[in-house]
This record gives sequence, C-alpha cells and structure tokens, in this order.
Amino acid sequence: MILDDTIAAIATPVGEGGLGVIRVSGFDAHRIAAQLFCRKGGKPGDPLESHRLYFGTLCGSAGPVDEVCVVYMQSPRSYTRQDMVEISCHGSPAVLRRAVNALLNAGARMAEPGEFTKRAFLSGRIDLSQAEGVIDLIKARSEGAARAAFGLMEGGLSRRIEAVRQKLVWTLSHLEASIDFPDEEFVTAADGELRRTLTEAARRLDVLIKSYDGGKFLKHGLSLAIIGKPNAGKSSLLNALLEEERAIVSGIPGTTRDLIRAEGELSGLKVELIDTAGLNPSPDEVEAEGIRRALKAAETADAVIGLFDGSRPWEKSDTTVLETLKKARLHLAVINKADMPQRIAWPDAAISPVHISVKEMRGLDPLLKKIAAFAHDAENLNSEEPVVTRLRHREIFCRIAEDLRRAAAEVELGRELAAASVWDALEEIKRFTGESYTEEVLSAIFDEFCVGK
Ligand SMILES: Nc1nc2c(ncn2[C@@H]2O[C@H](COP(=O)(O)OP(=O)(O)OP(=O)(O)O)[C@@H](O)[C@H]2O)c(=O)[nH]1
Ligand SMILES: [Mg+2]
Repeated sequence: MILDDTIAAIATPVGEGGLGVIRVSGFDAHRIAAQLFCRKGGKPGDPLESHRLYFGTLCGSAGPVDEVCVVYMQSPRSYTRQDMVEISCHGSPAVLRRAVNALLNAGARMAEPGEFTKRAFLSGRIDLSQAEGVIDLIKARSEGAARAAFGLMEGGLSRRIEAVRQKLVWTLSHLEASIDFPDEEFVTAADGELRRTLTEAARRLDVLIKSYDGGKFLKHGLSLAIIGKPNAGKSSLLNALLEEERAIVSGIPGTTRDLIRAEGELSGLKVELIDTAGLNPSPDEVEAEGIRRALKAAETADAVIGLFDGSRPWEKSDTTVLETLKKARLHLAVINKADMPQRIAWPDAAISPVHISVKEMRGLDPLLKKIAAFAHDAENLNSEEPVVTRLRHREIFCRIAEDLRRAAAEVELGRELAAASVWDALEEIKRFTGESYTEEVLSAIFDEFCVGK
C-alpha cells in the first residue's frame, strides 16, 4: 500500500452550493497546490505558510479556474497527518471538476472512497473505531445518530476499552510473573484480586454490550407500529407525531385499511411509524386483510404502541390489542381521548399506560420521551455514556467478556490457562482498535465511505 503519494478529491456533495471544497493529501500536496495558486499580490509557486488562510486565484493549464481560499496544513498537523491542502471554490460541479483536473494534471491522483480517513487511521492519528465514527457521523440521519457517532469518532468508546486494556495488562503481568518465576519470592496479586479485576472488566463490557440493544436504533432507526381498535385515534396519533396530515382521519370506524408507513425524527431518533387498520372483531373481507397486515406489522416492527380509546369501555378487541402488544419486546400502552369522560377500565396492573389526548395535544411529550427511551437506557438518556451502535463492536466485546470470564475461572486452576485467556482478550482489543486488522475488515469499513473523506 503506497501511503504518501498525493491524492485529491472533491469533499463536498455533487450539486450547486455556495462553496465546494477540494482536499489534497500526500508528499507533493504543497508543491502541487502552490504551483496552481496565485495569491493577491503574489505569484504562482510562492510557498504557503502552514495553517494560514490565503485568498487568490486557482489556475489550470487552460487559464484561471476560480477565486478560492486555500489553506496548507503541514504534516503532522492535519487530518491525515500528511501534508494537506484544502481549497474552497465556488460550489459548482463544473468549477470543482476543473479544479480537480488541474490538480490531477499537476501530479495528484484521484482519491479512493474513504482514502483520507484510511490514511488518518494508518498514520495512527485515529484508531479503527474512530474511523467508523467518522463514517457514521457523515451518514447520521438523526440527532441521536449524530451524537452517538460523534462520541465514537472523538474516542469515547476507545477510551473505555483502553481502560479495560490497562487492567488486563496489569493482570497479565501478575499472572506471567508467577509462571516465569515460580520459585522466587515475587509478591504477585492473590488469586482473589486477579479474579475480581477480571470479573469487573467483564462487567464493564457487559454495560457496553447492553447499550447496543438501543444503540442500534440510533444508527439504523426504529420501526414503530401503532395498533388498536377502530376509531381509537391511531391515524390521528401518527399525524400528531409527524406534525403532518399524513393519514386520513375520520369518525367512521375502519377508515385506515392498509399499512401507512411514514418516516420522521422523534426526540432525535429516526423512526418509521406504521399506522394500521383497526382490529375490528367482525371485519369485512378488505378489513380482514388489513387486520392480518396490522398483526404482521406488530410482529415485525422493532416496537409497538397499543392505542386504546379511553372514552369507551374495555372491549374484546382491546384484549386482542393488549395481547399482541405484550408479545413485542419493546412496547407502550397508550390511552387516548383523555379530553373525554373516561370509561375505560384498565385490566392489567403490570403495564402502566400513558394517557394522552391527540385532539388537545396533551401528554405527547411524555410519550415522546418513552419512545426515545427505546434507543437509550432510560438513565443514559442525556448522559455522555458511550453507546455501542455497531455490530462489529458488539461482537468483539462479547468475545472479550467471554475470554475474561473464562480467565477469571481459570486463575485458580492454573495461571498459565488464565494468562492464555487474557492474551485472547487482548487480541480482540487489537481488532477493535485496528492495531491488528485484515484487509477484509478494512475494506468492509472504508468501502462505506464516499470519495473525499
Ligand atoms: N375527543 C377526541 N377525539 C379524538 C382524539 N383523537 C382522535 N379523535 C377522533 O377519533 C376519530 C377517529 O380517529 P382516527 O385517527 O381516524 O382513528 P383510527 O384509530 O385511525 O381509526 P381507524 O383507521 O378506523 O382504525 C376521529 O373523529 C378523530 O378526530 C382525541 O384525543 N380526543
Ligand atoms: Mg386510521
């Protein structure tokens, strides 16, 4: 892998924009950029001072391309740790293409997707998980996703794992000292202390592993089906949550007949809401198919809201809704029409429903909070605790936790055995940080990137 040839790419999206940015990185970045750039009152080829913004004209072989701002970032104080130049042009695809062509003609090569970040990783400026944070941040489609990705990028998860690694290195030094010098009077930590340290480290990993249950929704979004009997206000709730008249609402029971899917951002979480046909106990043929689809949606969605009409007594169809609801791992019972006299008798003490009135827009904030809690541990909702959003990380953490539990059990059986298990865990940590990687893992990660990042 050649690492310091000079690459160039447009870093901003294709299309019209106020500005478009081109990045150049590599051994020749400064020479190439300086040769094409002429600052006000200067001449082409004048050296650029590092970390200083210049205004001037970028010229190709066929004449001036654009008025630009240029900044040179001398190695190692740059994103890739190589010499880098960033050129801000006007954001026209044609201007940007001409500018990149000028750079390519002067000796740069077109960058591959993610190549800048790959260089940042290979130069050791960021670890592999931070590179994954960069791609997640670029692709974040909701505030929650952006927050989690930022945490990953700035090293929140790496620091947690580094703390675990240090504990393991300490444990290993004691385990190995007693193996290497069995007859000497080295005072190594007692079995109990080693076991406790290993178990405690495994517990820290458990917390991270568990955060993936909700964390995956931050990255990928959450699907949420609303079920209930006809006229409960399901379509009204969908519209209220989306703040848009998406589904038809009417006082006629059986208004919604097919699934209605709509995407929105609720409390910083990307959510696909699914409105369904009311569970009518004596449906006609079309309604029956609608109900079949509603039940299927409740089965396959990540989470389910069961909506009940508080102004009506409990009915058999409500029992069906409640039963279906309880089968979903993530569920919420919601009683609507709190603005009317309440005639519902809630039958299940184990589930406490949220009361709302869509008509008067009451109770929606607590409902939104409960939806947000599907993606975060309730107590972590606003904390800075790292959240695991990537399956790769979860899988590695599971293997480490397993290695550590095994090691803890082996301390008394034989310190050689325990040491081998701790070594296994340290190998897994290297996979997380990318200290050891395969080309396969690397390309799976960097292929997700766009050109220019
Ligand atoms: N008083 C009151 N009426 C409501 C409330 N929410 C919805 N409604 C009314 O209830 C009726 C049914 O609302 P929809 O949203 O169409 O109910 P749905 O559950 O989608 O009904 P189907 O599609 O037939 O299954 C409409 O007349 C709404 O205006 C509420 O909070 N209070
Ligand atoms: Mg409806």
